[in-house]
Amino acid sequence: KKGYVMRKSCVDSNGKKTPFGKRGWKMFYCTLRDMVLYLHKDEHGFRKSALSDNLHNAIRIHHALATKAADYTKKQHVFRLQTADQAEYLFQTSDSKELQSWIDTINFV
Ligand code: I3P
Repeated sequence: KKGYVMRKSCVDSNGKKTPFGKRGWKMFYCTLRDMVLYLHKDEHGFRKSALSDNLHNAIRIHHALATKAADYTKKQHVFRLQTADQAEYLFQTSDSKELQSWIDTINFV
């Protein structure tokens, strides 16, 4: 699966709250393959990126859980991703169909 999403970091992979200044929403071109969610600046970045770039913005989704972020009311079509290494992110998708599709893809790969 691939597509543009907005992402906000809430908790870093050390389990600590993402510091102020790094908690903003940012757009990424997101691709999911081999249990890894790759976040690229855009589609061009997706095609051109070197392995090192990929690793930098990669989220391992093995033992991760995606759920609708019903408690987050500032934006629509948002899901929460909790990873095995205790990181937590919010992702905003374009509509309810995309929201469910990302959640199912992440949880059932
Ligand atoms: C954050 C940014 C986010 C905001 C977050 C801010 O500032 O304004 O949009 O989250 O609030 O800390 P920065 O870009 O300087 O990190 P919301 O959009 O959800 O309000 P937060 O600290 O309450 O998460």
